[in-house]
Amino acid sequence: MFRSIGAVSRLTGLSPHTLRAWERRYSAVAPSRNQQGQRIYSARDIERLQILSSLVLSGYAIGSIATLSGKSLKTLRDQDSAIYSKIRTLDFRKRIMEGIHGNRAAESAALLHAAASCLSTYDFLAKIVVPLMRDVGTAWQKGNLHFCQEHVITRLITRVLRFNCQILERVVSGPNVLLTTLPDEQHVMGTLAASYFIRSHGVRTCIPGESRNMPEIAAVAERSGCSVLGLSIGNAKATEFVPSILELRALVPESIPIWIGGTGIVGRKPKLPSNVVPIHSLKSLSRSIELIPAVGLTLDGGKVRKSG
Ligand code: B12
Repeated sequence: MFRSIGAVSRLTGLSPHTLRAWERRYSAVAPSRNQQGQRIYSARDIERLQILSSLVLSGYAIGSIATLSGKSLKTLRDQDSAIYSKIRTLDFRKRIMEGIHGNRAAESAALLHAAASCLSTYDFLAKIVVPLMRDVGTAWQKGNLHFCQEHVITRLITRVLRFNCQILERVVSGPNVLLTTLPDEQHVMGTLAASYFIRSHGVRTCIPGESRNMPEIAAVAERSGCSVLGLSIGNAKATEFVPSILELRALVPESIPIWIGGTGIVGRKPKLPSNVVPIHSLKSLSRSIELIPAVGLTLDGGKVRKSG
């Protein structure tokens, strides 16, 4: 999948001007050109630019790292993020929660936006949003957080996730992942988080409104022409969601795989048919995105092969 300079700018946070300057002055990347002579960036170029961008944000001079090999850049990034990302993410989380406890919602909102823009999508979700909401649940259970404060942080995170999903709307293309919940599920933040993460990989997503029953979800999936149906499961005792998934599986066309994710499946290993895929982490979601036909790879009798 190749991307234009505008798309790469939005994916990396680097302006088109910076992208051109880093190429011209420092040979940071060498994108190919399309028939019109415009730059087109490969997935490897984009990954390289994302690493360079995060290292520059951490204080490295671009001139000193621009021509390092991909392997050296990754080693540097891993060393860097092990030290700095931990400090940054812990500090953000602590300060966001302090804002909530102190009823300073505007301060927490600003910190959330800052975290979303200066951290990678993975770090923002895996190191800020998910643990923050887990802390919120624990604090609420212990009586250390008023339910109004829980509503405030839920609303703020929902808003930031929607905002970031919208920003990515213009750069996503190709296959579409439809994300929804089973009927009566109130935990919808997982669908938004998954949507943001999938879009950050350049893949389209859509979140239809609430569905009242399985035939309705199946009909929406079929009408939307989606490549994958993703279900977020938040509230579940053990594996009690399995019968609903099986009911839905029988209604949704075989060609559409069903992914299931969310707090409700964490640590659970339900027995499911092979075209229902439990996704336990954002890292495995990344791998699953690559397996969507037309994104990159496809599953052939259990073996991974190049699609198309
Ligand atoms: C906020 C919250 C609520 C809010 C939801 C608001 C909203 N707009 O979403 C409200 C107040 C409505 C709520 C209600 C309830 N809640 Co509640 N809630 C939470 C809380 C604190 C945070 C959940 C959350 O939003 N996390 C943030 C999101 C982003 O994380 P996530 O869902 O894990 O998603 C991530 C991944 O899993 C992945 N992902 C998510 N979905 C998908 C889908 C796909 C396809 C893929 C690939 C990936 C993926 O992407 C995300 C990024 O990594 C949790 C505490 C906790 N420990 O999680 C309890 C929790 C989920 N709630 C719980 C319960 C029991 C309830 C209630 C039954 C309480 C009650 N007695 O009324 C009701 C359920 C109502 C209903 N019918 O659904 C339990 C569930 C226990 C269980 N495993 O079954 C929890 C775990 C609290 C606890 N420890 O008891 N809740």
